Amino acid sequence: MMYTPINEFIRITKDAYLKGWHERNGGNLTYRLTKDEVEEIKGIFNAREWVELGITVENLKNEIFLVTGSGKFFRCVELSYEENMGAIEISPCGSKYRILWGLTNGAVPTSELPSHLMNHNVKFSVTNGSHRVILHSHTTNIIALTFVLPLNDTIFTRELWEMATECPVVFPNGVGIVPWMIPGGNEIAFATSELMKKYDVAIWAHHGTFCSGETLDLTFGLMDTVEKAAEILVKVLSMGGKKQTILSHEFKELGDAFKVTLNPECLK
Ligand code: 2HA
Ligand code: ZN
Repeated sequence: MMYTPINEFIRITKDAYLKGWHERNGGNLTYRLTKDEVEEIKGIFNAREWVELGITVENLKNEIFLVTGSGKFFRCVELSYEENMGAIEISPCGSKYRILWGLTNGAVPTSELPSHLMNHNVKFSVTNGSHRVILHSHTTNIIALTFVLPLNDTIFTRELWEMATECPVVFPNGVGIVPWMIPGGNEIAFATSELMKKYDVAIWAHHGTFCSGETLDLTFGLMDTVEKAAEILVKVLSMGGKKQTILSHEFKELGDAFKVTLNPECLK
């Protein structure tokens, strides 16, 4: 038997794989279940032992997440979901987790669990709990751009905004950049979560992208929009660069027309 939030989670892993963002075990996805969803699926839970997180996530105490597994392939989630994903619960003290369902045959949550949980922890406070999803993808064109654009939030944002008129409406605060760091640990998790105070998109230089959002579809859509802008920019640069573009005053008019406040640092 399959359950609705689990079905949705599986659908996103499949779509993201088909986008070409999840070679081998690349990328990871976590979703914080609503209270109603927990009620809906708790019949399948079977709690295992508590495990130390190595960090404390104050805002996530007792929260339950669907997560992809460490070393697991997005390609395989749909084919054998109980082996490749699972549900985990954060302890009442916020410093441990336990597996409630899935992650069979000794599997454990994603290697990027510190980054995911620290991002969720920050987003919980800055969005009053409305953000529930963190998606990390190995977005080909964004990664390519981290080799040629300055690793600067404002410059990266402006270049991406210019590539499609709706970009500033979809990510009005812009994107943040984490310089190259070793993945999987607490240091990169902290750097990413600092950016998540301001942005919904954090790019890891020469590695990939983190997106935060309210729903699985919105978060996937944000990743898709950012990566598409990056693809256009790669094409434009390959054709010899911009000959004309959208100007700052035009972005201001767009912000007014769509009633969104665009990050003023990127409008200079
Ligand atoms: O292999 O994407 O960042 C999973 C990852 C690590
Ligand atoms: Zn990665």
